[in-house]
Amino acid sequence: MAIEIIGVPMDLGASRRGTDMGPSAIRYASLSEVLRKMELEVIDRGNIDIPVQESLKVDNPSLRFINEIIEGCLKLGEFVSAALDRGNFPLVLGGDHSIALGSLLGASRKIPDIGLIWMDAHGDFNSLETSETGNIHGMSLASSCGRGDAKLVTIGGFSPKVKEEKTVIIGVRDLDPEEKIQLKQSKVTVFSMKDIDERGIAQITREAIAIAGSGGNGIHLSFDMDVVDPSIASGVGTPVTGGLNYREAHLALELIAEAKILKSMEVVEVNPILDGRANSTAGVAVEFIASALGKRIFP
Ligand code: 6HN
Ligand code: MN
Ligand code: MN
Ligand code: MN
Repeated sequence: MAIEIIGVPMDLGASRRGTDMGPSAIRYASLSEVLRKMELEVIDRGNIDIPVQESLKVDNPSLRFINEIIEGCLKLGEFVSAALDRGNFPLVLGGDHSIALGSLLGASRKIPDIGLIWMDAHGDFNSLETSETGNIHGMSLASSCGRGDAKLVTIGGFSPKVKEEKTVIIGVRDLDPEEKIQLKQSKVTVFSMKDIDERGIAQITREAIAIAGSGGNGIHLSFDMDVVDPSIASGVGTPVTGGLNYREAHLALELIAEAKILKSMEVVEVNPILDGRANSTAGVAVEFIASALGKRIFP
């Protein structure tokens, strides 16, 4: 099994420009070298072709750039499915979180009943009706669960991509008012920062693994870099204070690796132009990827 790196220079789903540079920033932070040192085989498939924002005009302010995002996610879905067909592990580098629509399309088409762990400061559970921004990166989880705009929901010709019963959010601390109501009415399991403060990240992660991993088909991990505290990862478009600390994030990923249930992964929302320290957020992202893929401190 090889790790197949797939870059998605997508910033059409977010307000602040710069996540289109995420894949370059993560590669520049020595991703392949770090994984090869772990004796993993690495194949870099390059980047998916995504249009430059300045070359487009917004034709639907409540679903900004929906057609271009769908087109990019259909392409991404093909790359993810092809990697799984080859028996490989798709590692998707974002890009804003709208690309989860493509990763989950590609993964769930090949792995029916796949579970999902979504690590994020946000719920990304908005729909056209509840969104205050029209940004599709705030809608990608709801759409993947079958809620919201029909074009987003049925991308790839089927819905849902994941069952709410097998979907777990970890680290959330910023929900829009209507989004909160939608999430509460859903069957998604939500572990907020309060739950983590109260019960500890190890216990929460174990419960998440049990829920998302039930049935034994494996899980997709969607890791939004803003789940960690901005003091560790300042280079993200929508930072929220009070996030996971450095070791909490690593421990969650180490436990997921130990469970041996991971089938595919994406790391999203790295925005190097907002980084407080030169490319340090991408550097931390590479360390997190290594933990998720089995790097151990000891033995
Ligand atoms: N993300 N709730 C806000 C919105 O625009 O819907 C923020 C979404 C953030 C999305 O970080 O992937
Ligand atoms: Mn997100
Ligand atoms: Mn987020
Ligand atoms: Mn918000």
